Amino acid sequence: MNPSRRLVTAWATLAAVVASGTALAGTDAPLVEVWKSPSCGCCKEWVAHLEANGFRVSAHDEGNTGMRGRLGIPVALGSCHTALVAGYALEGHVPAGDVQRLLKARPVAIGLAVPGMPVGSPGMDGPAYGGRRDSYQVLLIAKNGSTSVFSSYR
Ligand SMILES: [Cu+2]
Repeated sequence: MNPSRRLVTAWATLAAVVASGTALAGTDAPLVEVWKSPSCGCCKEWVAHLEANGFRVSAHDEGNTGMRGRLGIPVALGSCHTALVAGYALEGHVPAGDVQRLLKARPVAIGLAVPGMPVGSPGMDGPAYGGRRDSYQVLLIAKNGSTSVFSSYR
C-alpha cells in the first residue's frame, strides 16, 4: 500500500468510528430482552409500557417457560412473559418504575416478579378491564429463590 492510499484508509477508519459513535449516542437506554408467546396481547402491552418509559425492548416470540427456568425463576412465581435486563430477570407485569429502581439499587438478586397476571398492573390495565385495579406486589427474588416484597400496589 502506498503512503497516500494508507492515509485515505486511516481517514476512512476514523470516519467510521465517528459515525458509529454518533449512532450509539441514542442507544444508552437499557435493553430489555423479552421472551413471550407471539399471541400474548398483554405481553405486547407490557412491552409498550416499558418503551413508553424509556427502555429499548427486543422480543423473542418463542414462549417463556424455557427462559424462566434458565434464569432460575421459581415456577410458582410464573407469569406470561420473562425478561432479562442488565443481568436481572423480570417475570410478568413488573412496572417500569420498579425496574428503574432495581437498576439503580443493583441488589444481589435474580430479579423481580409479579406472579400471575394481576388486573391493574402495567399491560393488564387496558379498557377491557374497565378500570379494575387489583392489589398486587412486586417480589424481589433472592439468589436462593426466596422472595421479599419490593413494592406493593393497591
Ligand atoms: Cu400477561
